[in-house]
Amino acid sequence: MKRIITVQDISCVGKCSLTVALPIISAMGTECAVLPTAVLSNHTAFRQFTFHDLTDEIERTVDAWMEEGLIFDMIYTGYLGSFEQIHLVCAMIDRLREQNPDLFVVVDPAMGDGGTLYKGFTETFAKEMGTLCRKADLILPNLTEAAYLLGIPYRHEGYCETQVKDILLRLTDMGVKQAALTGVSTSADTIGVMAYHAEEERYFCYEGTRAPVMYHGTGDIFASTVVGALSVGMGIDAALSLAVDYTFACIEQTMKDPNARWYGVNFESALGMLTETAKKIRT
Ligand code: PXL
Repeated sequence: MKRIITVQDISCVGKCSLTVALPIISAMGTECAVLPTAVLSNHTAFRQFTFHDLTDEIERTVDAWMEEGLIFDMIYTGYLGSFEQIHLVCAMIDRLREQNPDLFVVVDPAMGDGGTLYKGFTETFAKEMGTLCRKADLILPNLTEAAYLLGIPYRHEGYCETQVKDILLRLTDMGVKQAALTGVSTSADTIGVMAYHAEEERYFCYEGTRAPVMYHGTGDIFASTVVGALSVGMGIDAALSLAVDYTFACIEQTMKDPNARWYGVNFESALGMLTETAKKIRT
């Protein structure tokens, strides 16, 4: 069984980061170890939140794992709360790569959406996230995060295919092997992902139905699904396509539910789709 380590916060309520990554990756039959970077009462889109920083635990925890001789197949990083955390996670990747030169690194530079950064983040922080992205085999920004990573304006009026391809080229020019941009839409009623595989000089695009709603936390669902799918041996294009389909299935479930929470999507009801897909790949 593959072993993934995911590094991000625990927002106790709010269906994002670890409370999404853990169930999704586990549902696909892969061991998901966690390194929580902070504990929040809820994610930062609520009016108020508590934030207990766990930065001091990062290096100590990795030291303990190294002494135990633990080996990870993949590392998946998400929301990080400070410059120091970015630097500690970069150092962690170097150490895990020493243990396993084939370590696959997925970075979701979770920093914002809809043209704005999440509470507490700045443009300089977003640029610094680039240092972590440079260590990645695959990055999964949305269009907002890509704009801030590159220091270019976000286009509220939308992007055409040529503009998306240009952003992907700029992202991989930062030194990333593969970049997949989420929230890409090449027609009015579709939305999905466009990726660029730099080593193969190849683009890939997959879009599904566009729902008439926007929910919080879909980026984490998307990234966790890609990571889970790669861990069971799916190819990158199939993993990205599954993540688009699953994210849409979660949104569909949420739209159907009259008691849906405002702060996240109903990803739980659609988990069976991931378990079934992963089972087929494994057999
Ligand atoms: O879903 C991204 C995310 C993760 N963690 C925290 C957040 C957010 C988005 O708002 O606030 C704490």
